[in-house]
Amino acid sequence: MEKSALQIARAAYQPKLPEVLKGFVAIKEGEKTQSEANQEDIEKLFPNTYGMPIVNFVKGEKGDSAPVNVGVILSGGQAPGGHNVISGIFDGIKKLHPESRLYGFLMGPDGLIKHNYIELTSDIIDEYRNTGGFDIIGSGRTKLEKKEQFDSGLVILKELGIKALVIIGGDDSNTNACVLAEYYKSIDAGVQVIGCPKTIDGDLKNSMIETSFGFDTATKTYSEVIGNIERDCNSARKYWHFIKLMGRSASHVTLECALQTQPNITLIGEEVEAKNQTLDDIVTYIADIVANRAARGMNFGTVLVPEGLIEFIPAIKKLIAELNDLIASNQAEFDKIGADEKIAYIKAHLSEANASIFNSLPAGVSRQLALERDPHGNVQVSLIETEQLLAEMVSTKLAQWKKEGKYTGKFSTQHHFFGYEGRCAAPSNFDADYCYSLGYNAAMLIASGKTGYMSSVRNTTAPASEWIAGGIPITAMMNMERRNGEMKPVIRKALVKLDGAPFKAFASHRDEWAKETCYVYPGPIQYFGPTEVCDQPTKTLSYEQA
Ligand code: FBP
Repeated sequence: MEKSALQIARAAYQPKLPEVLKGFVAIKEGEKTQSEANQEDIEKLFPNTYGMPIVNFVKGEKGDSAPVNVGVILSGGQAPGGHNVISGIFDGIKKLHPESRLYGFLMGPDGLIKHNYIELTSDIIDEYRNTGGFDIIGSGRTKLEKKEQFDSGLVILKELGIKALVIIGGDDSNTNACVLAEYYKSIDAGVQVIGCPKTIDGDLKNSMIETSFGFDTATKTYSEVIGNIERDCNSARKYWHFIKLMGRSASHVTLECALQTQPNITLIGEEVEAKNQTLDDIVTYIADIVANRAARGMNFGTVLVPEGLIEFIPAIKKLIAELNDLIASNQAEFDKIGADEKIAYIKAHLSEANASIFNSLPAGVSRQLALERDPHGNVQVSLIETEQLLAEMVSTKLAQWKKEGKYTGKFSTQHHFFGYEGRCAAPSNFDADYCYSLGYNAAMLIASGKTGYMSSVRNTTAPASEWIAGGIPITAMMNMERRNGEMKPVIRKALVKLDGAPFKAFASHRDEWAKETCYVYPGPIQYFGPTEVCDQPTKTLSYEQA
């Protein structure tokens, strides 16, 4: 592979490890855990992996480790640092015993089910150290949930002598990792399952998982580009830029980018829901700020929109819930008919209130809500052009206000969607270090015989040497939620907390940012240079841990 000078220099970067993982480790078990909610239900569903203790690593003595064969899967959307998780696992198991082997299953969980894999040797690993992307083995969204899939996976795990499988994924994939761990334990399969917290969306976090990897790099990448747009905007002074940002179920990405770049308007889905806002309320809020700035001679600005906004609007949320149940309970019939027939069927069967919301939406949006679901049942919000929809609706409102003499400005718009641009960026130092540590730590959890645990590296706003390493039982993060018409055990998603420090910091400044032009231009991620430039965690993490 041809490499740039930066890539060559970056390949030599040695990620920082927590001090405790540098030598030999011993394990310290804490209190037994309980699930987030619905304890009885979760305990019944996970009799073999429920209630296990939180574990931390402490300095230990050199022991006699046998070689261990480990499998790894990358699951779901790409996130910067995935390659470093894999290199961390590789180095960790080689440290335990030089004859240990690592196998990568190709293109996500499908690789395990269909027995597609490669052995990850040191030559391959060295090619990918500190690089972005998941291309070392590819990723996929196949939902690993059926006994036949688990049994098929076990055949190849046994054939390769694999004792442990690491699943690198978001909340859905780690939920599946937990179900798999429980199943393998229940049949005494002799295969441990360990999860690693990945997603740029930042919504897989709790008191023990401080952040999901990739969030740091992705938000820094988006903030660089948002800053560039803001500078263009402030130079030409003729456009309103509507920028949609990834993050389908939570608005952490948008909030973090707002804290980094101080745009004029930022919408936070969780606030829209809490305030029970309608689409028209949101449009009026934006139009008011546009009109106020115009009255002061500023016909320009930037608006940040979280990709999942539409799902947070309470009326639309109710509509989606009914749609999900309707589709799930008629799946067989649905699979046989075309898109137009599906829409007609939906219109005929929705409750009156939801039918009227459905019919009021622009055709493109209602179509997306009705038809497309990913394998985990999620609406594919990345395909809904919310930024364009809002810009058009604001324009219509301003035209009306113009007729009424309430507004005299000019409103020209540009639209952007930043998501894929940041998901495979070369990991920041934070993500390079955090991911390598998560992987190395996963190897230590494997050596300690753990299963059904998520690799946990904490105290992450301190220098890496002071990070705490250990494991959290995945069942401790679970609750019961309605999915596709049924109650299911799932990891609870972390949404933006409106009483949390990051949101409060944003809320205390947003009126000033709306009125004046207070843009910050963060510039590109720096890999080499002073630590205050290169090693800073996100503002979200800094506020949360302050
Ligand atoms: P994960 O939750 O799997 O990490 O993926 C998140 C995400 O990046 C969302 O922000 C986005 O809506 C979605 O993936 C896009 O999915 P796809 O890559 O399948 O288009």
